[in-house]
Parts: sequence; C-alpha cells; structure tokens
Amino acid sequence: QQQQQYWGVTPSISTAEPTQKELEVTDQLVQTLKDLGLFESEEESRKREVVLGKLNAIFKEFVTKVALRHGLPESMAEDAGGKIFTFGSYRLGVHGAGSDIDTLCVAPSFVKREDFFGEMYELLKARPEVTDLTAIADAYVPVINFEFSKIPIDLLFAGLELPSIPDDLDLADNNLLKKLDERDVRSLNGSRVTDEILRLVPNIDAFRIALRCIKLWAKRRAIYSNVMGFFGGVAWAILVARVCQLYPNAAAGAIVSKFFRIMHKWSWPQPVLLKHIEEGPLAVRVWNPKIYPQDKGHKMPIITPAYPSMCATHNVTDSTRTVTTQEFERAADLADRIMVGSGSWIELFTKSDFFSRYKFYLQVIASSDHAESQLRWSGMVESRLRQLVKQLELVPHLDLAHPYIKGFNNVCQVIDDEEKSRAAHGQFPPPRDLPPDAEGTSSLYTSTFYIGLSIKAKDPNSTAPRSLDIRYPTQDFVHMVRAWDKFDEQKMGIVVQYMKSVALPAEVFDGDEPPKPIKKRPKS
Ligand code: 3AT
Ligand code: MN
Ligand code: MN
Repeated sequence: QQQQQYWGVTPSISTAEPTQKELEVTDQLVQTLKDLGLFESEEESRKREVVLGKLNAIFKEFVTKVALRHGLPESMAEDAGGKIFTFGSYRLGVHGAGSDIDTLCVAPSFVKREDFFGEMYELLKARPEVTDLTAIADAYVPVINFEFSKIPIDLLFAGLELPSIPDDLDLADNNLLKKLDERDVRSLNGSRVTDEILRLVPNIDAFRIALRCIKLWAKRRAIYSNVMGFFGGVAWAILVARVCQLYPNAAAGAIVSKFFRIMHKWSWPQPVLLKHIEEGPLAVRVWNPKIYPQDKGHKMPIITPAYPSMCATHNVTDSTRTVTTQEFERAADLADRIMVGSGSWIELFTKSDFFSRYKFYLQVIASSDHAESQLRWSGMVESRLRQLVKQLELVPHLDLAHPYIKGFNNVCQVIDDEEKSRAAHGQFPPPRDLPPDAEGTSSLYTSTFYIGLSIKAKDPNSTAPRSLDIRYPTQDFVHMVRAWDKFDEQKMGIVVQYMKSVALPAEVFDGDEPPKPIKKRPKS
C-alpha cells in the first residue's frame, strides 16, 4: 500500500521519474521560450524586488500615519504593521518583461478603504518614481493603477479584523474573511487563489515552465481571453496545476504534452478541481451545480481552489468551447511529434489563422469622438460581445460564431458628417496633414471586433435554399449596448456588419500574407 498522500482530488496517473528523452525535450522547450524573450533578465528581476520593497515601506508608513491620526500611542502605531502580497503572473513566477505586478495591501482594522484611496494615494502621488496614477475606488474590485520606476502596478486593498498585521501573516485562514465586506473579500481572493495553486502543485519549477509554454500557446492561438469567452490567466494556471498533480515527478515538456491530451479528452462539464470544494464561514455562494442552475450551465467549469470557490470560466459559450477543444487536439498531435523528436516547439506557437479560416465575418465597430469616452464605450461593447455570440449560436444553419480575442483601434480625422459616417462603418479617410484640432475637422476613434461565422454544410437531401438570418441577434445587440446608462447618441456609434473574407482590412493580417484570392490572375 502506497503511503504517499496524493495531490488533488484523485490519485496521480504516474509518479515515474522523467526519461532522458523527456529531459532533452524539456531543455529544448526552455531554450525556445528563452529565444522568444519570455524570461526577464536578472537586472529586471532585481528591479522588481526593489520596487516591491519600496511599496512595502510606503504602505507601512501610511498605516502608521493612520494609526497616529486615530490617537494610538507612537509605539503601538509602529507595531500596527501592514503587509503587501503579490498575486497574478508575478506571484506565480510566469511574468514577462511587460507584465504588471499585481499587489495587495493588507491593513489592520482601523485603516479604512477611504484612507487608502485618500492618504495612500497622496503618498504615492508625492513620489518621483510614480507616474500614470489613477484610482478607481468604486470598481467591483477597487484598485489604484500606476507605474513605479516604469513598472506597471495594480494595487488592491483589504482591511482585516485584526488590531495589527504581523510580517508573517498568511492569508490562507478562512476565518480571516469573517465580518469583512464584499470588496475586501474580492480583493483578498486573487492572492488567496494564487497562493493556494502554488501550495497544491507538487513540482513548482516544472509547473512554471509548462505554464509559460501554455500561456504563450494560448495567446498565439487566440484562445486566451476571459472577456471574449475563452479561458483567462487563472483558468490556464489551474489547468496546468491539475496536470502537474496527475504527474507529480514529470518534467515540464512531458507535462505540456500530457496537458493537451488530457484536456482534449476531458469529459466536460465535469469540473477541473485542484482540491475538494470547501465550505466556509461566509454567507456567500460557493460553486455548486447541484444547487444553482447557473453553475450547472457552465460548459467547461474550472474551479478556483480558495474559499469561496468560484468558476473561473463562466463566460465560455458553445462556440468558444468548440474552438478551444479544436486547439487542444491540434496541439496534442503536435506535442506527440515533439516528444518523439519529429516536431519542434516553435510549431506549437504558430499564429492563429482566424482571419483566413472563415468565408464570412461579423464586424462590430464602436466609435466615439474622444479618447477617454472611447475607452469606456469600447470596453462596454467588448464586454457584451459574448451576448451577441450566444444569440448567434441559436441561428439556424450557423455552426459556429467565433469571436476574435482582441479589438483593433484606430483614430482618424473627418471633415463632414458623411465622412464621419463612413469612418464609423470602417471606411477610413486617408490620413490628413492637419493638426489634431484643425478648423472644420473632428477626430473619430474606432474599435473594431470580429466574429468568424461558420455556416453548416448544405443538407444533400434538401432542396430548400439555405439562408442565414442574423438580423435579430445583431439588432438585439445594438439595442442592448445603446441601453447603457452612459450612452450618448450624439457622441457614440455602434455598427454591426456582415462581410465576406475578401473585404477584411489589411490591418487584421498585421504583416502576415492575406489569404490568396481564389481566382487565378490572368497571365500578363
Ligand atoms: P500579466 O502577466 O499581468 O499579463 P496576469 O495573469 O497577472 O498576466 P492580470 O494582471 O490581468 O493578469 O490579472 C491578475 C489577476 O487579477 C487575475 C485576477 O485574479 C485579477 N483580475 C484581473 N482582471 C480583473 C478584473 N477585471 N476584475 C477582477 N479581478 C481581475
Ligand atoms: Mn498581472
Ligand atoms: Mn494586473
């Protein structure tokens, strides 16, 4: 009888040590990732540590100030502490050179959220290293964003029901969540989830290399985007962690190849779990498909390990599940070849052929006349695109409505209403040699999103003509986004239009060859 405890919710599949071949293939993977510039230099890592040290000091200074203001004696004020925790890609050890540092500031109970968004904000503002400082105190997860010595920082806050915060505080204890408000619980969640993932992974080094590989692959294959209905960073991390649990001694290369096969064969909607779901002290919902119909509807559930457990992939639709599954299969076949030496890692990272895969596309263009309003308006439109995809999935003869993971932004200068209207439909005027605010011109900002449409093959036994009617989904979508409470008819536009692939603008190919026209050119 094996004494060893097992990782996760089932025994492992194999505890075998890596073979010579698996080690070689893993070395090749690491080299490929290095060549692609995925690792930052020693100097850059040191810089991040210095920045975190400074942030920690600023936060402690802030806590002490608030304590003194509350009339605590000086000695107690200094012992009140305060601690910063990181989460996200930096905490997992898979960040790239351009990544931010996701940071959570944990304070004792006398420090209030308003203090953080007031006094802490001011302390940061006074620092010469800080640029691009903005605070969003009323967000779902309130955050201060800035760059510190050019490193982007997302700064969150949570006040605990403790008189002081010791330097060795661990956030794992569920009882710490008692009596906290929802915003504090949500702010703590990111850190608690990343910490828990790391605790539940048997081989952290292999996990990190494998996760870097999977994240790059998912980005290149255009299936990395929570908002568009694909998996996001947390979901990918949990999936890789699960495969690490199943092969606790495997090398990273082997983890990656097992990953694709296991995920391709996964019996969704069976959830991916890193541990059994915990009950806890709060009156909040924990993911449970037996109780909640909404949870039962999740198509590819991947469950976060820290209490209160949630589904990291509630945005997945039938179409994004189909696309993700196809990518798992493609990658599984490629990884098999790589493992036997007849394929190379770089092939795994071939860019997605989204813009040459379909005959028809929907183009969704959000436009407005100012940069700031465009940021909010296009963000709103983007966040609703999944609703359009779900409606399209119900259209007869439509097999797949495949959203592309990012929008394309443009700004142009228009001289009259007709030009403006054409630009709002994606027909941009030529660039003009005029200053931005020249008399008689105005700027138009656009963000263009794409949905690839795959139409079912014609039924050979039917003579009925096949027609695709997408009017209702598109009209519905336009109504929905225009119903936004900050929508301004004078300043914002929304266009949804159907187009053949030959009409796609050059920018979507971004240096790649657009697909060859089907007709042959006559010989000259
Ligand atoms: P990068 O290396 O930074 O690109 P990442 O995985 O760290 O990858 P983010 O910094 O965007 O990605 O997100 C880190 C975590 O922050 C993930 C999630 O727990 C939380 N998070 C991100 N975006 C949101 C959001 N809009 N609302 C709430 N939590 C979010
Ligand atoms: Mn991050
Ligand atoms: Mn972030």
